[in-house]
Amino acid sequence: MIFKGTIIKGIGGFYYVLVENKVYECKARGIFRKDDIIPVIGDTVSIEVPSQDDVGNIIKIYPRKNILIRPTVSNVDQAIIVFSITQPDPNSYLLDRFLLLVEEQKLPVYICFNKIDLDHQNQVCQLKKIYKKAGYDVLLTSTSTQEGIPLIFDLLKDKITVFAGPSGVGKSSILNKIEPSLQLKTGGISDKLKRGKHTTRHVELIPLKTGGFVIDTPGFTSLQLDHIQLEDVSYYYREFRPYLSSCKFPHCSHIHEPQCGIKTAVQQGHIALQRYKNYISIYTEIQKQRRW
Ligand SMILES: Nc1nc2c(ncn2[C@@H]2O[C@H](COP(=O)(O)OP(=O)(O)OP(=O)(O)O)[C@@H](O)[C@H]2O)c(=O)[nH]1
Ligand SMILES: [Mg+2]
Ligand SMILES: [Zn+2]
Repeated sequence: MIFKGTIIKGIGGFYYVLVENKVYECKARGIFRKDDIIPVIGDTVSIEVPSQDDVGNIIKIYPRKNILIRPTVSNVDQAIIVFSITQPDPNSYLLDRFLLLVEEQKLPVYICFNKIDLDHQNQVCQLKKIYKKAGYDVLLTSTSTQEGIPLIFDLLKDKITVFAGPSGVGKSSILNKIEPSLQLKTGGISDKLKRGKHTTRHVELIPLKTGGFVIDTPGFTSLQLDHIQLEDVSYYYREFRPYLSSCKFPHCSHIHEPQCGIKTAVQQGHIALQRYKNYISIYTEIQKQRRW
């Protein structure tokens, strides 16, 4: 029998393919190797299964809508980047780097600030302002008070959504609120470092009862940007785009050049200074890597 399904998990050379409500353990015979494609989580595939069996073979991989690296997953519809208001504190530099990668992948994205129950000084207000102004949808959540959780629930329906963000910000906790039967492992954060301890370790597509899948990724502490082209950085900064044509010099880095549309927009308050400062750091970092 031949079925069409989705690869939800891969362990030790086996791929687990979900077809309706049943999971088949599959191998990918040598056939793909000559074409240099390796099945990845998220792929839509055809599998061949001997009757009455729950093991099979992947015989076809359907064209991918996209493919993400780290984690390697295909056909992702959207990303939710989670940071917490405290424990660990939000790191705007890391957030901006992540946004750059998401823009490069042309992935729709939401920024979620979690643990707002701990936000006694209302710090989230400033963050929300910066990122809304930059053109992003900002969600505020708390798994303690449930605030914002129903909104995320609605966003996930029938989509493949990747949850990403540093360790300990509450990605798994949010998913457990959305679907308590998931019972994803969540971790305390280490008191000494006020940092997460990497509770989630492997990557899989988790089917939701409402339709759609979520990918709960392990937290990251840094992100590689070495494949990003220097010229593209300013374009991946969404809010820079309307001002790029106002620069006098065609290959303006928006750092040293006079008559720069971006610098003017920063001075006039159209672009947040914090975003611009992080831009300079990211640009300089990629420039340095390139020299080597
Ligand atoms: N006060 C408060 N604590 C929260 C909230 N959400 C999660 N936490 C706590 O934060 C800690 C880390 O949560 P996790 O869900 O394991 O974090 P994670 O992002 O999945 O971390 P990794 O799997 O390591 O990447 C746990 O102790 C949670 O109970 C929240 O909204 N408010
Ligand atoms: Mg987790
Ligand atoms: Zn410029």
